[in-house]
Amino acid sequence: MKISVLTLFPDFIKNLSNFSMIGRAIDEEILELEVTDIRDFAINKYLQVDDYPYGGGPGMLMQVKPIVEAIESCKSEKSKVIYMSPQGKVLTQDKLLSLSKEQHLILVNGHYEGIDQRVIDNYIDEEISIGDYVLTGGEIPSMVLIDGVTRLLDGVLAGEESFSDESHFNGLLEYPQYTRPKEFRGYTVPDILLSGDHEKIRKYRLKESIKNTLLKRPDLLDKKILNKEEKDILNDLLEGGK
Ligand code: 4HQ
Repeated sequence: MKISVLTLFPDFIKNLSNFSMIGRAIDEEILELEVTDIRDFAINKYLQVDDYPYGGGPGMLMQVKPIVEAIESCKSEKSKVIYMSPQGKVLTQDKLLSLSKEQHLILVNGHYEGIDQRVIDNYIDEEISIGDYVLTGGEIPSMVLIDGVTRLLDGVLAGEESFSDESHFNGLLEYPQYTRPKEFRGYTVPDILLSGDHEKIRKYRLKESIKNTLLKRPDLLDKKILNKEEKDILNDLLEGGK
């Protein structure tokens, strides 16, 4: 997959290629990351890319021409052009999965108070938000999207890790996990995990997963379609409060 990022802060984005799994995905040519400096398409020799909003109001807006020309410099028929913005649909794991199947994403990063609406109306396929809060620019949201998409690309995760995405724990919060030592300052690991009984461990983890979801994110249970085993566990928890 190719991802092009259009930004006024190219060095900030380029740093991603030194980062863990993303770096490896780039080295292994699973991911191609292209970074375009919107300022290369500035309107004058002062490298201006912003201007005052028509009608007045606070702050500056990014101008239409530099962004549109930056989009055109990297766009093909296969590109999907995304604007990172609090006005978009909030990013979810399902959305990351469908984005991970695209050939080419172009991520437009706004700064200042935002961008000229004519860019959004005529050159953007989709607006995506990473959550209901306001940041200073689209760079960090783009990084969030790139990170989440990269771990879903074929060959990036080891088999077992990627399996857990599609397993029955999907749509639920994770179960608690432990590693050595067995005891730390008197804090111990649940016995069952040391029992070696794989079926018991699977059941225990599923129950913890459902318990966690019920306590911390009950809204996720409304969306999740539960199988019989999961329904029984949920009913037990609701009745017994165990
Ligand atoms: N911004 N999810 C303002 C965000 C944001 C978000 C990006 C701030 C665009 C101009 N982007 N600029 N939340 O807060 O994606």
